[in-house]
Amino acid sequence: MKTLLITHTDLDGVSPIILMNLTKEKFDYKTIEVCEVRETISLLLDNNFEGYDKLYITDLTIPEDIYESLIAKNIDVKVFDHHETHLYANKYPFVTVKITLDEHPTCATEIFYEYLKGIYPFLDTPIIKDYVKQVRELDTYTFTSEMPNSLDIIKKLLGKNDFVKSITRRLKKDKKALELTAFEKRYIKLKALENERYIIKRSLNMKTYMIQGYKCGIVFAESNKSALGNYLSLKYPNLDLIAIIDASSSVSYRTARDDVSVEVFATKFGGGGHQKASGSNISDAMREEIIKVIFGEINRLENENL
Ligand SMILES: [Mn+2]
Repeated sequence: MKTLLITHTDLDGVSPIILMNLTKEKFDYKTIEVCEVRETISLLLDNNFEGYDKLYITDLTIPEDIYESLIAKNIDVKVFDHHETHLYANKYPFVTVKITLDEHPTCATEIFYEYLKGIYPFLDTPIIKDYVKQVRELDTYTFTSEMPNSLDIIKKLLGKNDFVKSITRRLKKDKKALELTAFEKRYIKLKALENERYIIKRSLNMKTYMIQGYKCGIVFAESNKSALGNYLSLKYPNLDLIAIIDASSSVSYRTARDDVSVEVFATKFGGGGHQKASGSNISDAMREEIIKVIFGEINRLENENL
């Protein structure tokens, strides 16, 4: 039996890896971006699933035609997600997409945890339960403490693989909640100050535009995108939404308003996500347009000229 977990790169994406580690089940994992779902699964299908006979997919939305090819291949696959644009997939018996759980907004890690506890009741410990709650708070912007953001900072500090190892080790302990080291606490304090400076600096460059009937605040940023979007949408409640452009990867959309859906807005630009937090892709072709705007006429060099 060979199991593969395909999941997203953020905290809600890597935490299913940690949960799988705790089950002691043997598995491999791949973390991918939302825009890589089609390519990754198509490649697996072409290569007969690289010998895997069980597949878990978490925190990622899968297009309908990819589902059809998965079904045709008859592989044991289970999908757990919480994105609104993915709700349609609940028609498949092996898919669980939920937006809320026990009357709170939920996340992929929590839905996967509920599933795994059914198979491995020993995962029902106070410390694991607490960790899942922190991940959910970060992923759904429903904070009750500093811990969710602290975990995200530590994840960036350690990098994905070391973070997974470190948290797995800590969650095996018989404690009520996850504990941070003295070094981590100090690092988080300094990092929080640095992030605050970054957010203020970026927000000073916000420009406002009317786009498709929406009053938009536009900023450019490469990090702290959620925090920046949150900060600006609370500061300017008359704006419908904030778009954060990260030219090297994607556009993030945030709103603090209940009467606006950035998911609807993002869909107009080929993206998707949630009502208050969404995103859309920036393609290589769009990046080339940016280069043209800056440099005028350009000629693409093929690789053999390098
Ligand atoms: Mn998520």
